[in-house]
Amino acid sequence: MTKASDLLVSALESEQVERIFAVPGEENLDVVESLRKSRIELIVTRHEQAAAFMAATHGRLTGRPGVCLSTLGPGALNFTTAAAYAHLGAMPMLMLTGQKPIKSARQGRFQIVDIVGAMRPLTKMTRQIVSAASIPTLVRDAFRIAMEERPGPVHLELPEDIAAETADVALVHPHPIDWPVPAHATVERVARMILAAECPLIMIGAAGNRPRLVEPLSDFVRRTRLPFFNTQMGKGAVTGSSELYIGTAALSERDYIHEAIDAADLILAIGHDTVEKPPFLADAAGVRKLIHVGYLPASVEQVFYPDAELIGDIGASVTALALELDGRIQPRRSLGPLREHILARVNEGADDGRFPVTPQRLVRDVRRVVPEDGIVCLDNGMYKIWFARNYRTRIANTLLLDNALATMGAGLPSAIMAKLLCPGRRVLAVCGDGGFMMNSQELETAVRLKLDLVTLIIVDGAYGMIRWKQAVDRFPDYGMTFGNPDFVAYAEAYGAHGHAVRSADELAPTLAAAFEAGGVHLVSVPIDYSENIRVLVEELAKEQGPARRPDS
Ligand SMILES: Cc1ncc(C[n+]2csc(CCOP(=O)(O)OP(=O)(O)O)c2C)c(N)n1
Ligand SMILES: [Mg+2]
Repeated sequence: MTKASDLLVSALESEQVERIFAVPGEENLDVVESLRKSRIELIVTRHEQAAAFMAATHGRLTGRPGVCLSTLGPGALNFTTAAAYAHLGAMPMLMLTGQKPIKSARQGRFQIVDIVGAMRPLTKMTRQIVSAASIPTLVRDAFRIAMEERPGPVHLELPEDIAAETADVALVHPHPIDWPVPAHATVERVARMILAAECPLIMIGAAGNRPRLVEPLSDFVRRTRLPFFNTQMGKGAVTGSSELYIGTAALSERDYIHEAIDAADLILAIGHDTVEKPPFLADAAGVRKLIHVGYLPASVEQVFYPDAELIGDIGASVTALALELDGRIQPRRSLGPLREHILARVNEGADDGRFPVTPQRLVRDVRRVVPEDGIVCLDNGMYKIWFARNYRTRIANTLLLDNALATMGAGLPSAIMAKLLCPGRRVLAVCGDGGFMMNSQELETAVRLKLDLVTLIIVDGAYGMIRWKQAVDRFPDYGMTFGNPDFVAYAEAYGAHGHAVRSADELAPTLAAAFEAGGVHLVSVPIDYSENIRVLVEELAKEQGPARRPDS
């Protein structure tokens, strides 16, 4: 006979779980004791939301669910934002929560919230465990569902009395699963459409960024030599081929990249997920053909409706497509000259010596300090648009941003996870002064874990992105500013190192020195956000025509 909590932890071990991020409660103590005796490391965080952001990022970077644990009611509810982050971002994750005993109620309704119900719209599966004997199958099923396309979060609730029960039951072990592949006739039909196009263009979307797709997708781009752009979450999906990269669609229309999109007569959208803010708006006249390559059929949206679909394992699909296309693609119109023009315009301002620094300069300096395999994890704010547009990646999964839930607060937790997974690589969190303060308490976690981690805080004393939107929509400048702590003193209070950048030329050397020194560093830099209006509104409107509606 095995205790339920031991069964749960053995089942997690059998799923190769190495760490659990947690803020435990008394209802989790059986599980905590089982973890103590296991190979799994228990990492406590200072807020459940951060624990779940870390677990989600584990899923994002490895394709295998990260696991987080909380108590019932208040702790479990703190998971919900990160559950939505994983759900919209297609990141596999398992949330485990405790609950009061279900066979008796000696505390009445104290702390009891229907967490299984609360998790329903935020997960792919949410279940209460009602018997020890069901644990092996439930855990296996939870992992299968979390990893299956489209990946996402799952939730299991383990009540206190069930955790202490025993059962005589064997584990259910995982087995390898292959995704279905599209029929050859479909591959041929799509290949014919590409060959008939005068100016085909690849777009890589969020689902193109699954870790297992790095090889096949990079190979596809190399072999077809078709120019490509990406959505924000498709950024950095392929390794190499930077000479074919045309840009990132950070806005939905009227950015320089849209000149290439408008020039193309066919877009091969690989892994586009319409959860992202539209990378372009569908061509109402239907002149430009759109092909969707995806694990699942495209959801038809007002802004995205394909003419053909290649459904199944994206890796197998693009490999089969490359075989059909090999040596046969001769676009009649080249996007080469347009590419030069787009990249040159996007790069303007990178040398600006102004202080506070401009966003273009900031992105360039970060790129100089972060090596090709270094990982930059963005929180959510105005600078995300600048990083999406201007930051060049050459290795897959080296820029993590969230264009799905687009939540604030995930920057530092996701960077902590990236560093735990890639200890030999430089990891930088980039946060606004708003978003950073939403989970800044995790500095303590980073210090306790003895990570080498740098966080760059972009200081404008405001919820800058909303302030920008307010200005774009011609509302008066009102209500978006706040005061900040002394970030150097704040870092030092945590036992981390703090640096305040005082000139544009100091930024890159300060970041470089922080990486070289090791340990946890906070670098604050003031930013000149007047560029948001000057470039993203006025300059683009002048050159590209006014947007149908200003959009970020
Ligand atoms: C959790 C959450 N709350 C609110 C928002 C709305 N929001 C989007 S960006 C933003 C401002 C971010 O401010 P900051 O982190 O300082 O970055 P900045 O835009 O100033 O560079 C806000 C409030 C959000 N996306 N997520
Ligand atoms: Mg700000």
